[in-house]
Amino acid sequence: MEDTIAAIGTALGEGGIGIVRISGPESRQVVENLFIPNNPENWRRWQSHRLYLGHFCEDSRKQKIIDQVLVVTMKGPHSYTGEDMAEIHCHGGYLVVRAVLEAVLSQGVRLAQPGEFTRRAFLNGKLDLAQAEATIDLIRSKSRAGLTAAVNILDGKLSQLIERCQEELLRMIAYCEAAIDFPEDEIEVLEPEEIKSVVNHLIGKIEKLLADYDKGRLLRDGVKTVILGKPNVGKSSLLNALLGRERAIVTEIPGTTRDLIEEPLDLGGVPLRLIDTAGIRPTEDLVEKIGVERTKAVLKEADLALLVLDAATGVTDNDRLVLQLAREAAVPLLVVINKMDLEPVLINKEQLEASFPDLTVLEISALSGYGLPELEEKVRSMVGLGEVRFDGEPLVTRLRHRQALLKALDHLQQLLGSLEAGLPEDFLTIDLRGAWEALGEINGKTVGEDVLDKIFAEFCIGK
Ligand SMILES: Nc1nc2c(ncn2[C@@H]2O[C@H](COP(=O)(O)OP(=O)(O)OP(=O)(O)O)[C@@H](O)[C@H]2O)c(=O)[nH]1
Ligand SMILES: [Mg+2]
Repeated sequence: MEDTIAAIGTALGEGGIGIVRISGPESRQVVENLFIPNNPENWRRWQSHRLYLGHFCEDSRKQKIIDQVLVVTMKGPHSYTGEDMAEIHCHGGYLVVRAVLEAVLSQGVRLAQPGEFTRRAFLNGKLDLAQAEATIDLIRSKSRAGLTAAVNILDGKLSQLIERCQEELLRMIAYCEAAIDFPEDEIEVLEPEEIKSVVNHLIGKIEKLLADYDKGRLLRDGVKTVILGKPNVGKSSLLNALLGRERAIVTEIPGTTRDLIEEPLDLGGVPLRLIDTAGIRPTEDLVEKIGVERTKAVLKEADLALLVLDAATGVTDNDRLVLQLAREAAVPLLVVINKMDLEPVLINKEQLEASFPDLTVLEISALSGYGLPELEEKVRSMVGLGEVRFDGEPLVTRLRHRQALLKALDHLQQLLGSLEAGLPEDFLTIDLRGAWEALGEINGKTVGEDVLDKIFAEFCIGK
C-alpha cells in the first residue's frame, strides 16, 4: 500500500487561489481532521468530486483557522493518480498555501517528490509513460503549436499508435511460436509474404514518426535562432524589436553586448529561442574576446542564424569574417540589412544577392519596424513550421522516443533480412520481440526504475 503524499500544486507567489493536493489512502481523513465545513449537514453526506466550503485549521484541535477554503476529495480510481485524492483550494498568497501544506504534513503525510503524483498515475495505469512526459511538455510549452503537439500525445495519440504496432507484433510472435512449438500440428501459419507485408507496414509507420521528429523537437524545445553580426549593426535593437520590449541594452558604442542574451518568442505559433550575441570583430579586450567565443559556440548548436548587416556601412571585411563563421557552422542563414531608414544606403538586397547568389536577403529597420513582418514570415517558412497543422498524427518530440523508434526500426529491418534468407521462425521471434520491447520503452511497458527516476526527476513538485 502506498503512503499518502502532499504538495502545493499551483505556482508559488501571489495569485487568486493556491491549491494543495493530497494523494493516498489517508487523503480524506486528513481533510476530515483539519476542515470545518460551513454546512456540516452536507459534509456528513459527503460525495466524491464535490466542492465544500469551509475553514481550514492548523491542526486537528481546529482552534486556529488558516483560511477560508474549498475542499474536494476524490475517491480512487477516479482521480488523477488513481488513488484517493484531496485538494484544498485556499487563497493564493505565499504564506497561506505554505501554512495549509504544513498543516497537512503535520497529519503524518509525506511531502511528494517531483513528479510523484504523475508517477503514481503511471503506475496505476491512468496514463502511460509517453502521456506522463507530455504533461510536463504541456506545462513547459512556449508556443501554441508546441502546446498542441503535447496535448495530442497527452490525449493518447502516440500511445494508441504504439499500442497498435505492439499488438501487430504480438500477433506475429504468437504465430511464430505456435509454429515452433507445434510444428507437426495443423495450425494456421503466417506465410512469409504476409509477415513481410505487416512488417513493411510497421516500418512505414515508424519511419513517418521519425521523419517528423525534427519538427517535433523544434516545437518542444524552440528554434534556436542566433542573431549574428559585427558590432553596432543593430543586433540588440533587432532582438528588442522582435520581442516588442527593451530587453537588451542598445547604445551607439560598438561592443555594447558582451554576453549571450536568450529570450523565448512565440512567432505566430512557432517557438523561437532568440539569442542576441556579442558583435564579432578581432579584439584584444578580454571580456569581448570571451563574448565572441561564446557567439561561436552557440552558433554550432543553432537551428537558424540571422546575420545582420548595416546599410550605412556596407559590407566590410568584418562582415565577411562573420559570414565565414556562419558558413563554417553550416547553420541555415538569413541575411538582414538593417538601418534601411538611414541615408545614404550603401548596400541593398539586389546588390547583395548579385554578389552572394546563395544568400537570402531581407531589408529591415529595427528602429522603424520596416520589414519586420516579412522577416517574421521568412523565419517561419525557413524553419519549415510555417503552417504547423495537426492531422491528428502525433509528433515525436523527445529524443528518448526517437531512440526507441530507431531501435524498433533496426529490429524490423533485421527481420526482413531473415525473411529474405528464409531463416526459421525462432530467428524471426528474436527480432519481433526486440521490436516489441523497443516500442515498450515509449509507453513505459518495458522500462526500469532507473529510467522512470530520470524521467520524473524533470517534473516539478506537485505534478
Ligand atoms: N537609424 C537606425 N539606427 C539603428 C537601427 N538599429 C539600430 N540602430 C542604432 O545602432 C546603434 C547600435 O545598435 P545596437 O542594437 O546596440 O547594435 P548591436 O549590433 O547590438 O551592437 P553590439 O552589441 O555593440 O555588437 C544604436 O545607436 C541603435 O540605435 C536602425 O534600424 N536604424
Ligand atoms: Mg548588442
